[in-house]
Amino acid sequence: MPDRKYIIYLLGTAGAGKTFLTRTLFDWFSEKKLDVGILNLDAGVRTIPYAPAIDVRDIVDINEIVNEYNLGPNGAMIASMDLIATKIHDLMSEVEYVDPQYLIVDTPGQIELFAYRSSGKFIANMLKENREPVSVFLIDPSLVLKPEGLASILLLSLSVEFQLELPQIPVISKADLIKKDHKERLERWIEEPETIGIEIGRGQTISLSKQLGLNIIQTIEQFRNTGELFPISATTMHNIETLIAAIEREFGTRDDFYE
Ligand SMILES: Nc1nc2c(ncn2[C@@H]2O[C@H](COP(=O)(O)OP(=O)(O)O)[C@@H](O)[C@H]2O)c(=O)[nH]1
Ligand SMILES: [Mg+2]
Repeated sequence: MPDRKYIIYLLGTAGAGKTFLTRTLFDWFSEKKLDVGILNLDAGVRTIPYAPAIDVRDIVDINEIVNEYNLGPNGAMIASMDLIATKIHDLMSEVEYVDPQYLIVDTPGQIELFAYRSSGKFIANMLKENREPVSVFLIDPSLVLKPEGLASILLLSLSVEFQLELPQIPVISKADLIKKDHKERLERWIEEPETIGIEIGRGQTISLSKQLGLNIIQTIEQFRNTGELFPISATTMHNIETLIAAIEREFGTRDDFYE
């Protein structure tokens, strides 16, 4: 179906690997001779390892915002998203002009923009007009060294899915950095999520934390099949094909990719 258009949002905390994965996915689509373009939504980024078809840095100048409103980097980022929201029609015209079949959106790491603030939701909603959307939520492996960390970040990924109302594929990024013994632990948590709750409570004299941990995991399990969580690496290309297959499943485009 040549008329269908798609949008892939890459989301996650700062440093999770969104920008590198954007490039990796772009290269993959390009190699398959698919019509792909990148929208950089991160006004605060200095250098990026790809050539974006559309770049919000052409629309908002973060340094100007810092100087004009006397803000720090985080505040400036929030203000810049508000400003982008007011200029959404300019951005949408640019998207319409470039009009790639697959649009990959690299986003800023201030995840609160997408978990809590209305600007992130508004921008993501407007951009997906006439496009089938999917999001990839990157989980930084350094944040999941402990079971509490994994439970918290899974809750965050649910918050983002809940707030943005976008189908979401959660992945653990930079998998090449995960040490072997931790990898085995992580795999056990993913395959048997009840072990996350049990480990959270281990060694606690007061059982509140354990009870909270178990309840959090139960909630997560209702909405997330943690067994589907998988590690990827943009550096070694580990499981990039698996991620593409998950995206294809969401879009129902397997035949387009492999004909
Ligand atoms: N080892 C390793 N490093 C990665 C990978 N992906 C990104 N990085 C590094 O992690 C840092 C942050 O990556 P970046 O894509 O800019 O993260 P972003 O803030 O989410 O956009 C950079 O120094 C990258 O070189 C990966 O798959 N493996
Ligand atoms: Mg980035």
